[in-house]
Amino acid sequence: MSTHDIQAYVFPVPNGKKITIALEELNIPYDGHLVNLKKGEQFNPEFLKISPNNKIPAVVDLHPPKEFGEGSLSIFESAAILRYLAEYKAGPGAPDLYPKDPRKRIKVDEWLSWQIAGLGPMMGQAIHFLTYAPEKVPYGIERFTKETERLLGVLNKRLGEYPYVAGEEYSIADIASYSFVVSWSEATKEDTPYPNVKAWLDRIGSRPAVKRGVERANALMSHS
Ligand SMILES: N[C@@H](CCC(=O)N[C@@H](CS)C(=O)NCC(=O)O)C(=O)O
Repeated sequence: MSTHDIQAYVFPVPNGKKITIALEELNIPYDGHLVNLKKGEQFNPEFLKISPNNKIPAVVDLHPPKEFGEGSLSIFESAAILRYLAEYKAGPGAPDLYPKDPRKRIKVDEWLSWQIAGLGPMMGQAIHFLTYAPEKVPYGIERFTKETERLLGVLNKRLGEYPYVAGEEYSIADIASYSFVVSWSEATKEDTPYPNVKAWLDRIGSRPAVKRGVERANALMSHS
C-alpha cells in the first residue's frame, strides 16, 4: 500500500543506499520497497516498467510538481533520481544538496558523473573479481583494483582541497560516493590509506540522516 508520494525501489547495496540516504537528508517521507536482487526481482515485468535496465534504484513520484504535467512519474538511474529529489522534493528544513548557483551546480554534476561513470562501475568490477568471481582471475583483480585505487587517489586529492566532494558544501555528490567508498573498505577489509578520504568518510558517516538512510535500506532486507 502506498502512503507517501515517493515510492523508492532499492536493495541494500551502495546504489540503493544512496537513495535512502538522500531521502532522509532531504526530509522526504517515502515508502521503501525491496527489489531483491538475490531473487532476480529486478527482472519482474512490473519493475521493468519503471526501470527498463533491470537495475535498482528506481523511484516513483505519485504526485510530481505541476511542471511535470498529469500523472505519476517514474525515474531510474541514481543520478537522475538524486537530482530530481534535491531539486523538486526537498522537505522543510532540508539542506540544499543541489545548488542553483550555476558554478556550484556544475561541480556537483561533474562529481556525480564521476561517481556514476567511474568510481561505481570500476569499484563494482573490482569487488566482483575480488569477492564473487567463481574463479580467481589475477588480470581482472589487478586491472579493476588498480583503477579503483587511482580513483580513490583522485578523491583524496580533491578532499585535500575542499571539505566536500563538490566544494565547500555537502551535496548529492557526497552521498553518491559515500556508500561506495564505505563498501570498498568492507570488501578489502582495510581502512582506506587515504587520510582525506578517511576524514570525509567519518564526517559523512556521522550524520544522523546518513545513519538512518543506511539503516532503512538494511531493514528492508532484514524484514523481507
Ligand atoms: N548506473 C546505475 C547503476 C545501477 C546498478 O548497477 N544497480 C545494480 C545494483 S548496484 C543492480 O541493480 N544490478 C542488478 C542487475 O544488474 O541485474 C545507477 O547509478 O543507478
